[in-house]
Amino acid sequence: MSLDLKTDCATMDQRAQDILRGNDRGGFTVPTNGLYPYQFNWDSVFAAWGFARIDLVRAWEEIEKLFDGQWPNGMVPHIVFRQYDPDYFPGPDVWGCTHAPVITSGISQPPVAASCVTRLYAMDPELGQAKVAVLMPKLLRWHRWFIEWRQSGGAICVHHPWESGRDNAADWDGAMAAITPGDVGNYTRRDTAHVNPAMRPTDEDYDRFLYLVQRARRLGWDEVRLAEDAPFRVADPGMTFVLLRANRDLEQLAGIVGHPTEEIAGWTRMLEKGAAGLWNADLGAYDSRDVLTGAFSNALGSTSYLCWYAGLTDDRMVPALERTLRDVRYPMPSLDPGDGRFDSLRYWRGPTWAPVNALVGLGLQECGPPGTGEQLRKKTAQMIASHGFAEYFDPRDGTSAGGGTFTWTAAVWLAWASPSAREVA
Ligand code: 9WN
Repeated sequence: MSLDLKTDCATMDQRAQDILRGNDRGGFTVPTNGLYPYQFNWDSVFAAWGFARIDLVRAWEEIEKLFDGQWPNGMVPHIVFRQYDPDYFPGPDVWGCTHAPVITSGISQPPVAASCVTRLYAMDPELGQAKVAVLMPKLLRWHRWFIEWRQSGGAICVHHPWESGRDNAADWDGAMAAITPGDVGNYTRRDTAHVNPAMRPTDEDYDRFLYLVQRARRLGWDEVRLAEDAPFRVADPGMTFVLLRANRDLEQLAGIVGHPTEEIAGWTRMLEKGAAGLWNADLGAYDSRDVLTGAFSNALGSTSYLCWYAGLTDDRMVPALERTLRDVRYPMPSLDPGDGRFDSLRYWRGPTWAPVNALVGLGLQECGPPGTGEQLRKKTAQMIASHGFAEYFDPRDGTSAGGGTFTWTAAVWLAWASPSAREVA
């Protein structure tokens, strides 16, 4: 099915708006009803970007509410719970985090906020000036937290697979296999009550996910103690590229509110160096690296292509990019289909995710090989138009997977993929 620009686009735009409004819980959105009943960090930022197409004030509110969860040490958590909902496991009772005025999880997520704030500001500088003035110190503290607690050799590490936003990616296989979770007690997963278990991480993954949360809780979520004998510490190209880009944008925001830029510029140089260290020559791509063993993951995933988004025009990634855009019907697969671990429907082990496509696409549109960003945008638009606003998609045929009426897919449609999007370069 191909998209009829005149009729289908307006219908799709309307459906996307309805999804954002439907997932609105009063100033913040949930990723989808049921499966994820809380505010999630990077989901919310994508929601803000989508809301900006229809209601800029509401877009700012989404970001402001996310920062309700910021910890005294600067960390902005991956979930803001606010209240208990039995539909999601692990809930606030498992995390045991009361570090902010609202109850949260204890780890972070890809820091896309500063980049979104830059976009919101550009849409209405008069409205944005006061918003940026309030958010600037908060963003700065969050970025500083990454540099202080999640940085190794200039690259950004995750201390839990959930922190990367790519829960069961092949990137973590080696580090996860090295963990012996022991007895994590009895627990009931809720995700598999909502979604086909074949599309979700395995029970072995969940034992380890939980083990890492329980260990951190035992250590009082104290980063100093957590860093000693950390069982899981993997340098992630996704996190590194996203923070590098966010940092460049933060520097711009600092200029807007007259904040000194030296510290931020120093982080940028550090992150550039860290990104360079994630080049895996054998794989011919940026790759994650287990900091504890020094081993690369040998996993070519969609976030490897975020180098352009990070402002690095790296020709070495071009052959993989061209091959993927040519051979995969709905790129960018979260794991290369040529990898033996590729599983077209299992979450981050193959499926295509609209939010990652948007970031990769923006980078390509800005400084990638001519035409590639627009090619990815069109393929993403076709995928969503043909298969709906799903959580993620089979890259081979677009089969929709995971949760439905998904906030970030609707937001990406409105802000970037839709032929009507103002963002299109
Ligand atoms: C755990 C909400 C989140 C996304 C993540 C995605 C998934 C959570 C889960 O859902 O993770 O953080 O329970 O599966 O991997 O990127 O933010 O959509």
